[in-house]
Amino acid sequence: MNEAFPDIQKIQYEGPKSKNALSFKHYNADELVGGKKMKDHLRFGVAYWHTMRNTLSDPFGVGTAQRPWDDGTDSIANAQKRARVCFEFMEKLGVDFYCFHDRDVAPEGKTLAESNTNLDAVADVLEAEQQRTGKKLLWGTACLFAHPRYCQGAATSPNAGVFAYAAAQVKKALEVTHRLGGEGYVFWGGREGYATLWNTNMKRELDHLARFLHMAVDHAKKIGFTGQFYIEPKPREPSTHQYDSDAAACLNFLREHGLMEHLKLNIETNHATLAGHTMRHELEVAAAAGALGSIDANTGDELIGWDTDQFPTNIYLTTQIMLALLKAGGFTTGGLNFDAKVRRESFEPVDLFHAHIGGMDAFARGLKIAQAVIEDGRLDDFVKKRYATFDSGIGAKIEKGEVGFAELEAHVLQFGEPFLASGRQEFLENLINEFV
Ligand code: XLS
Ligand code: NI
Ligand code: NI
Repeated sequence: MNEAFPDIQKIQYEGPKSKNALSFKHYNADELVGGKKMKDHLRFGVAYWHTMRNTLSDPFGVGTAQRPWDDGTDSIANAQKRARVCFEFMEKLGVDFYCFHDRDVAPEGKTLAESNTNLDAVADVLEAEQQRTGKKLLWGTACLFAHPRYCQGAATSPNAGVFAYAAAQVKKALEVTHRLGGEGYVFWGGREGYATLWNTNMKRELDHLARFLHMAVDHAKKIGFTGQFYIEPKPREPSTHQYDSDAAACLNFLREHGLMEHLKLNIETNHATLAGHTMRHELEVAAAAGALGSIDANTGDELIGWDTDQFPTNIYLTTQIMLALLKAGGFTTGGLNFDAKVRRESFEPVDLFHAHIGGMDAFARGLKIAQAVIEDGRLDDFVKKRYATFDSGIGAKIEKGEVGFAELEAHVLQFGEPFLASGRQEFLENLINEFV
C-alpha cells in the first residue's frame, strides 16, 4: 500500500530547543520520570472516530477534512484501507494505543448479521496490523447513539426491541474487543438520558441501564474477557440530560446497582467542564472511590458551551491531571486517549500530527512538572499538616469513631475556641508556578 503520509517520517524527540514543528520537544518515550518510562506513565491513545472518521463538519457547514486515502464510500475495502492508515499514523507518531467504536471502523449493514460480518472483516486487518506493529487496543466501545433506532436511548430506550438491539451490538463489540486483546471496554451513554421528563419514567430507565451493564459483565465472564469496564460521565449533549452526568452521579449509580467492582470511570476533560466541574475535581472524585480508570484527554473552549473536543495544550491543565493521576498511583489498564479533533480550519493530514504532537508534549511537561512537585514535597507536606489535628488527640478519636457529640461537647467546654491556621491558597498557587 502507498503511504498515506509520504512526506512525514517517524516523529523524533529533538528536545526543547528544536525548531522542527514535526518533532517532540518534551515527550521522550523511554526517558525515565520517577523511575518509570514516560510512555508507560502516559499510555497515549489515538481516537479512531476523530482521527480517522471526523470530516470536520459543524452544524453550519459540511466537512472540510482532506483525507486523500479515503474514497468516501462505505465499502469494506475503504474501511480496511483506513485501518491500515491508522496504524501508519500511530507508527509515525509513536503512540502505542488506539480506541474505537464498532461503527467507526466498519460500516453498519442492513441487518445486524451484515454489520457483524463487516466488523469481522475490518477486525481481521486490525489484528494483522497490531501483530505487525505491536500497537494495542486501549479500549473498544459500541456506537449506541448515531443510528436513528437509538434516538430515544439504547439501554434506556422505552422500547424493548431497541434495548435488545443495543445488547446484541455490545455483545459483538465486546467479542471483537476481546479478540483484539483490548485492555478495556467503555460505556458512554450519549442517548442514555432524556430530552423531556414529560415522556420519561426515570426509575425504570435507570433500572434498565443497570440490567444492561450486568448483562455485559456476565457476557464478559462467559467469553473470558478480563479487560476493565469503564463508564464515561458526561452531563448532556446530545441528550438534554444524560444519566451518567458526572463522576459522582456515576459512582452513586454503580453503587446502587452493585456494579462498583466491575466498572471504573473514564474521565474526559471537556465533559467535566460541561458538568460545571474542573477536570481535577472529577479525577479526585473518581480516585477517592478507587475508580479512576482511564482518561479521555481533550479540552473545551470556555466561551463555547459544547463539547468542542480540542487537543489539550494547556500546561496548567496537564499538570493538574498528572498530579491527580500520580497521586492515584498511575494507570493500570487505562491511558490518555486523545478524544479530540483538529479544528475545521485545520483540514490537512499534517494537522493531525501537529495536534497529537502538541497534546503529547503538553502531557510530557505536565508529567515532569507533577513529578517535580511531588519530589519537592512542600505541597504534600502542607496538605498533610493542614489535617494534623486529626492525627492525634481528639481528632484521632473522631476518625476512629471513638467519640460522639457528648465527648466533643466536653472537649469544647474544656479547651474553648480552636486555633485555625490559614488555608494559604495564594502561597500554594505561587508554589505550583515555581514549577510550571
Ligand atoms: C462523546 C464521548 C465519546 C466517548 C466514546 O462526547 O466523549 O467520544 O468517548 O463513546
Ligand atoms: Ni470521550
Ligand atoms: Ni466527549
